[in-house]
Amino acid sequence: MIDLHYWPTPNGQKIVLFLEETSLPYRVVPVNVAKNEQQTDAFRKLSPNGKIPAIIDNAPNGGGGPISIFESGAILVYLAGKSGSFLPVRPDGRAVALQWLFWEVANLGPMSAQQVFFCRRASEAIPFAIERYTQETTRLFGLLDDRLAHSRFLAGDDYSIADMAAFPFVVIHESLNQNLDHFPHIQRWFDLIAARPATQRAYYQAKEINPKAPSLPTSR
Ligand SMILES: N[C@@H](CCC(=O)N[C@@H](CS)C(=O)NCC(=O)O)C(=O)O
Repeated sequence: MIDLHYWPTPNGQKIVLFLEETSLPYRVVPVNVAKNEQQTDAFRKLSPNGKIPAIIDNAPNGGGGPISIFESGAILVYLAGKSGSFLPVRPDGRAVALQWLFWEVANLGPMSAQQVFFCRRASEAIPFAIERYTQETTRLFGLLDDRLAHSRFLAGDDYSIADMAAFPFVVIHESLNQNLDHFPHIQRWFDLIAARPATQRAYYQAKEINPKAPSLPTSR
C-alpha cells in the first residue's frame, strides 16, 4: 500500500494521474495547504521542504521497510520503476522522457507557481514580477507546443510520466493567462490526456477532497 500525502494542486495531481493509471493500491492522506498543514513537524519529517506531494511506500519491491519520498519528479520516477510502466526502458526513450520530466519540474511548475502568486495572490501588484512570470510562462507554453507539434506525447508515441508532470499545469492555463487557441498542439495533446479514464478519475477525486480544486474542461 502507498500512502499519498497530498492536496489536489497541480503538483499533487501528477501523482494521482499516475496511480489512477496503474493497479498500485494507494490511500490518500489529505494535507490542506490552505491551512498550512504542509508546515507541521509530522509532515516535514516526510517532506523537509514543506511542500506536497510526498509518498510512503509501505511495501517496496524486494522487501525492506517503508520508503518515503518527496518531490513530484522523484516520486514519478520511483513509481514508474516500481510498476514497470510509463517510463521507456530503452535508454534513448528513457532519456527523452526524463529530459521533459526534469524540464517540467525545473521550469513549467515553478514559473507557473510564481505567475499565479504574483498575478492572483500577492497583496501588492508588482508589474515587473507579473510581466516577468507571464512572459516566462508564455515562453514555456510555446516550447511545449513546439515539442508536441513533432511528437504525439512528450517522450514520443506513448504517454509517460513526463506528460503526467506537465498536464496539471495546462489544466490551469486560464489562471496562467494562457489561451490554448494559441497553442494548437498543446490542445490536441491535452484533449487526448483529458479523455483518459484515469485522468477523469483523478480530477473527480480532486473535487471530492477540495471542491475548489481545478476542474477538467467539459468536453469540447
Ligand atoms: N518541486 C516540488 C514543488 C511542490 C510544490 O510547490 N507544492 C505546492 C503545492 S502545488 C505546495 O506544497 N505549496 C505549499 C507551500 O509552498 O507552502 C515538487 O515538484 O514536488
